[in-house]
Amino acid sequence: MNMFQKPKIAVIGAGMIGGNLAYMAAKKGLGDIVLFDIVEGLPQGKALDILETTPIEKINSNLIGTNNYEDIKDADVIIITAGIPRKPGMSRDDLLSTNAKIMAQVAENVKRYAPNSYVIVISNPLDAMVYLFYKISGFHKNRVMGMAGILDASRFRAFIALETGISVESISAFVLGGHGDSMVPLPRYSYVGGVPLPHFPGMTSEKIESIVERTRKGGGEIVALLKTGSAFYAPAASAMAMTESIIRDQKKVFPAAVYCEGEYGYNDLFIGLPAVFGGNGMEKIIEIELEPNEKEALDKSAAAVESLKENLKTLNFIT
Ligand code: A3D
Repeated sequence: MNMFQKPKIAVIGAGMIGGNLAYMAAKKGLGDIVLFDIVEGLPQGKALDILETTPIEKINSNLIGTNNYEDIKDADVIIITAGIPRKPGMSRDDLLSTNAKIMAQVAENVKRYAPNSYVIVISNPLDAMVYLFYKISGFHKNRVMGMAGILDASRFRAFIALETGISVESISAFVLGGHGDSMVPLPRYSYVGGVPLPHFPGMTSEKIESIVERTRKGGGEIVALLKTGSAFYAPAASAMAMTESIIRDQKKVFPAAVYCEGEYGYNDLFIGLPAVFGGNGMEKIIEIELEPNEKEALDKSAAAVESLKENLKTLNFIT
């Protein structure tokens, strides 16, 4: 990108999350947007529809929809949403073999056409899909990250706000671990108006436990309501916040699936940890003190992610 060019954002998969991502990126004026899908007409139709909002929204972004990978050439940020979503009764892990085939194809093309991009993976099962992308692409660990923790933390914040009646803006929350039912919401590091959640007036341990449980099952709650697919607005908003922090070098801290080389005692594993996102992508993992029960929960979550990694090996996607 030279100093007069807008950043180029490519969204792979023009479904529910992909379409919303393209619209959000355009509304924020983050750059020019390429929407890719294998279904003919779908990305072109959505891109054109969003383009037709730009005069009203006063946006100077260009948008194209395409079925041709060449159009993602030299993208600065790539967001991968390609894959099938859950239906009621399915776990995220049930998507592994179908979505791994799709991810393998996407990774080869991103490597070929946009070798210097920063890549945010959304497809499920998240921690395994981002690991597969990392292995196939060979990209440096700061260029590859998975969106999940920011969404789980946002759900946690929304539920705390519903319980306390306090503005979501005064609430921060912390969720670690894999993006599955073993994720680890941390009440001790979650705050309402600067007060740690367990010390907030009226916040009993029963209430905290029920908010934590609702957070863990937050994705499933929406799948059960929608019946035909999974959540898309909040996942798109979450990936957009990561994209903006990278493009505008904001250096925000989000929990996200990041590659571990010894951090928290994990190696060769993507798992949800707090990290800094800026102009150099995933710039730094932040290591915090965990209590023994918290570390134990994180280890359990890491073991669940490890077993998905093993499944990828058994299915011959990686060696
Ligand atoms: P959906 O609306 O079905 O969109 C997926 C799109 O991927 C469709 O338009 C497909 O045509 C397209 N696609 C399929 N195969 C390919 C391919 N080979 N190359 C390019 N595109 C392809 O799903 P969605 O947008 O609701 O969800 C997308 C993914 O995100 C799913 O795997 C979900 O499980 C996952 N998801 C993750 C989170 C996280 O927090 C990590 C949250 C919600 C959904």
